[in-house]
Amino acid sequence: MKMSVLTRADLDGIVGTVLIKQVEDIDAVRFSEPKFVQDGEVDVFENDILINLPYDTRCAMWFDHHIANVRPKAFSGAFKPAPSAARVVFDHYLPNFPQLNNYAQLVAAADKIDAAELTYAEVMEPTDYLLLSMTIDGKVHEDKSYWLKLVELLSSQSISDVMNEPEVFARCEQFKVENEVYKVLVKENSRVEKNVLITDLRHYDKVPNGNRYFIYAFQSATNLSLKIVNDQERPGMVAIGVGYNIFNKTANINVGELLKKYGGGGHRAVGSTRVKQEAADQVVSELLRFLVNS
Ligand SMILES: [Mn+2]
Repeated sequence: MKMSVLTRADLDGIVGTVLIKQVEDIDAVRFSEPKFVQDGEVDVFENDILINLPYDTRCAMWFDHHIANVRPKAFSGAFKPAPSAARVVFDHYLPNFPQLNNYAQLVAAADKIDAAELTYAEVMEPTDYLLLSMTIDGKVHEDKSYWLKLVELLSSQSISDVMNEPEVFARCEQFKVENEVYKVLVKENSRVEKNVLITDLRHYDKVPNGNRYFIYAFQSATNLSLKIVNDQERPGMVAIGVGYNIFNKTANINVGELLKKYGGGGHRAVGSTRVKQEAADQVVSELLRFLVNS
């Protein structure tokens, strides 16, 4: 049977797709944000392989690494708390498909970026895989052909060739321009409450794409961040993201489990949820009470 991939449009989902295409007969790739799968709003078919997304009982196989995601007792595929879902796919198939070792460097990049194991210098001046990852914005559905192109490029070309491919190059340049706007916007709309950096961008209908790690570089006294933006995919909803400061990982809470209580999920160090606009203030203040002094 021809299989189909349903994944998240981020570097991890794209690398996972590169890998699965080497080992399974894939004839289509679709993308979704995790919350939509979690809420059962996405069609899932019996030949679907879900990667880097919550489990859905209708799927054929599931590969994931988000600890807050509900795991069924039995399923086909693999789950473990690895740095990336791509790593979960890689480790699952490698014993039978040693040729996957050609992608060892690509999977290492997915690990590093998905787990935000980044240095100050890398965040200030992103290059190669990190810069590429920043051109992938899962909220922009019109970019589907670009994401599919990245799957093809990363399957067959070195990272330096990928970065020089005309569309990739142009998108990196465009990202740098947008990022300058984003940096100003984030600085202007952020405040610190004890150990928590709060960025509230609800005044803006559309927020430019930007380097979400940038602000941590200037806020090393905070160990957690709380970001609030309008949900561009679902009008009337607000997206709330919580994360450890990647340069100050002294917090000791499970963010994914915390956000699960508000209909979201994620990892120990980073997670998100989406709530109704009118409920957002209440959720934010409840979260803040928990995050302050964590
Ligand atoms: Mn991931």
